[in-house]
Amino acid sequence: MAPRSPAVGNRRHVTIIGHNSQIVPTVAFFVGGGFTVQVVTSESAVEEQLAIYPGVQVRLVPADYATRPKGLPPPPYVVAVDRPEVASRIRAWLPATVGAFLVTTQLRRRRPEGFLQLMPTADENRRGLARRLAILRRVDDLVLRARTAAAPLILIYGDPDPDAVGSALGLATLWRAFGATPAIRYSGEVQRYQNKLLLGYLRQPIQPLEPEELAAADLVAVVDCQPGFWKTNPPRAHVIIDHHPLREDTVGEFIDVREQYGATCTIIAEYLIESAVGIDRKLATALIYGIISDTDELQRHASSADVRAYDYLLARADRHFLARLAKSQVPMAMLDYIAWGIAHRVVCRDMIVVHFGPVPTPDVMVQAADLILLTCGITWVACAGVHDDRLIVIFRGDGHHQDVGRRASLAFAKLGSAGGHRTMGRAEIPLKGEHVDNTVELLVDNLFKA
Ligand SMILES: [Mn+2]
Repeated sequence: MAPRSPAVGNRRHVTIIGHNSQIVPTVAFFVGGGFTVQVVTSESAVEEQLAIYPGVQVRLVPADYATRPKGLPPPPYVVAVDRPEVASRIRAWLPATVGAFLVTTQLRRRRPEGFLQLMPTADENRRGLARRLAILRRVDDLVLRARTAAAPLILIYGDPDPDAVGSALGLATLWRAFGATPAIRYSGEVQRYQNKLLLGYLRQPIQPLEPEELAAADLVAVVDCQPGFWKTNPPRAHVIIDHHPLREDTVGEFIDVREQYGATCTIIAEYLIESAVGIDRKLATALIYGIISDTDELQRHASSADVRAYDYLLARADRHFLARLAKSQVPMAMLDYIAWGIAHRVVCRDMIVVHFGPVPTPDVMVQAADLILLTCGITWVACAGVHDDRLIVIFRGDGHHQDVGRRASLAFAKLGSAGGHRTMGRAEIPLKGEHVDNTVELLVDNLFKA
């Protein structure tokens, strides 16, 4: 057991050992935070320097800290000496399991072992600050552009997905904070149920683009996409903020494309956080939902920036609405298909196979496979169906027992397109009207031969 002084009780306490130039600022730091401080030092000059701090007890020990003093005050310990051999000697006084921090004045390549770092180093602080200043430079540039624009337009490519909606609303919030009045428009239509739910919740004028609006805009920003995504008539965008791979044909006045980021919402959240523009509950919810849906809850392609933004946004977001979004996965019309699939499952060891026959959409197999993979003892699932004169097989696996993308490829690559990742695979086999009646054999033969 570490020694415990009854005088200290439950109050916050720290013991500082040493005499280097960091000892006075370190004592001041702790006294300022309401800590009780005891100092153990070999230099009587330290005692004089600390006389101005009320309540700091100083104990003198023999030079060079050669022997462990009796009745050492309780942990935690902060050691303030510069010579590594002296630091190691003091460390040997202290129980191996208690926290001991080292504060030194010199930047040494070799740090004595067994010490924790008390503060971020100046180098770490500088790196963090440089990152923040780089973000602020981008924000300044963006704000300047919007201030002089009469009709700014924020454009989403195709169907507005959560990352695009969150990014667009975040950029609009930044611009609005500086007096601009941007419109948010999308070029496709709202399809998925969750996206309808999100737009209904946000109650923002996020609408389909009218052709004349693009012509009238004097500042066009595209978010979560690049102009080259448009198959015809790409918009001439001044601002491009995205996390898809940078296209060769992407040109603009302001381009912030960060491939290593899992979501565009992370880029926008950084702008808002660093510029101190408030993120209200609905915006925090939209931004975090963009990160959640693009990174599959930080499990896919999430960078440390995404994790930082997620951490910042989580406490500010509407957790109940996020839970509702997460639960609203299965369209009502899908239930009968899923019920049929479960009733007609074929179980083969740790695998379930379902062949649906003709289906209205391959989404039937996706939804069924995701659900059936939740079965105890089942590590992979293959759901097949015929759609658009093709046999489509959707694979889902836990990624632990096997690589279903490889399974898909082994079984079907020679017949059509097939592949995927460890946990998700897909095969599409053109039927050309020929095999329609024997797709069950086609499925079983190739699946179990491989
Ligand atoms: Mn995205």
